[in-house]
Amino acid sequence: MKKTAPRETILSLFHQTPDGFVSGEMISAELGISRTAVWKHIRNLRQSGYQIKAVPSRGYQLLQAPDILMPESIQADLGCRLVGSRVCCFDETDSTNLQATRLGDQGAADGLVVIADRQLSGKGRMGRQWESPGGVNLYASILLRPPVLPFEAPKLTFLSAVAVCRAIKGCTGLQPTVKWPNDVLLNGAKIAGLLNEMSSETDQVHYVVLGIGVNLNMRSEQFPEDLRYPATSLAMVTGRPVSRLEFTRTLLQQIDVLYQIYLEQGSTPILSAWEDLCDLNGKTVHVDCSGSQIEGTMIGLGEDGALQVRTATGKMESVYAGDVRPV
Ligand code: BT5
Repeated sequence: MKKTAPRETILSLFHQTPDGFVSGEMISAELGISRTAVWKHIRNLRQSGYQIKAVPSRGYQLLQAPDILMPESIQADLGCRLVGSRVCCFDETDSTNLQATRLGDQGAADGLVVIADRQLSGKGRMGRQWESPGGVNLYASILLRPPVLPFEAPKLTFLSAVAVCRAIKGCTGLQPTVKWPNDVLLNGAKIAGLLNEMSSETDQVHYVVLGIGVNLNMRSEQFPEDLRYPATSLAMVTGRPVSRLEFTRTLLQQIDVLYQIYLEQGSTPILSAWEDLCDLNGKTVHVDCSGSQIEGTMIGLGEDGALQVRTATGKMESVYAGDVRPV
């Protein structure tokens, strides 16, 4: 059984008590440590930014937690059926997708979520880099084991995109749009990027990793100047900070709901929810397919998730990989 760190145990006790009070006795009994040791743990939590009040004869009360992403605060009353069954949080990692892949290879269960405060080698598509400064954004990877054939799995990127849009709407009231294949835009600028990776054999998916990067509190000076597409963050648009914890929990709940729909009804409702969020349908787009260029009217998604573009000659092109821009 996984041994829980004292700090995690104390925080989960705070989350479990209805009135928010936890007595020193309760903590010392739970952890099998002295009252002095309990006091030291409380002091360390305060130093990490937790506001904890001590009330004589009642105990400790957690008034406010810093916006740090930790498994207990993410999982408390999350209400998901599958997503977040296990949550691993890192202060720093190479890439949450790489971490999730390592854990997937070791047999990690369906629904695992890997989160990092900062990524040292955040990955975009085709070897590109994802800017991942610490303390401001969400970098998450969700490991799923869908019972589908490998050609079906890439469509789960659309599920991530719809979930991110719903989480943004839920937390801010703002309505984002999606851009094929893996972008979420707010006011036309990229606010989130998605990287879906999988481990499979010819006729079996071992697991899929849904990599999701959302710019929450990133400041304009933290973006490099040479981005391929204009970028933004929720805080830049709203002018106020966004709770990473609240956003993360909302996103995981949305993914859980959409994944149940996907398992029960297949990808059609997911693709159609994605199309509803795409404001380029019917508009002229330019697609760069690693070298070859296509220009035409965007018609929507094929059943297989390919982008359908009607060119000036009336020919319908199905695009499976590339970068789309409005013309
Ligand atoms: C993506 O690639 O948009 C996929 C990004 C996925 C990131 C998540 S974070 C959690 C998980 N773990 C990982 O290691 N990755 C996933 P692509 O469409 O190739 O876009 C990459 C391009 O977006 C870069 O070449 C930059 O031009 C631009 N870019 C980089 N960082 C950005 C950021 N934070 N916000 C907006 N644009 C960015």
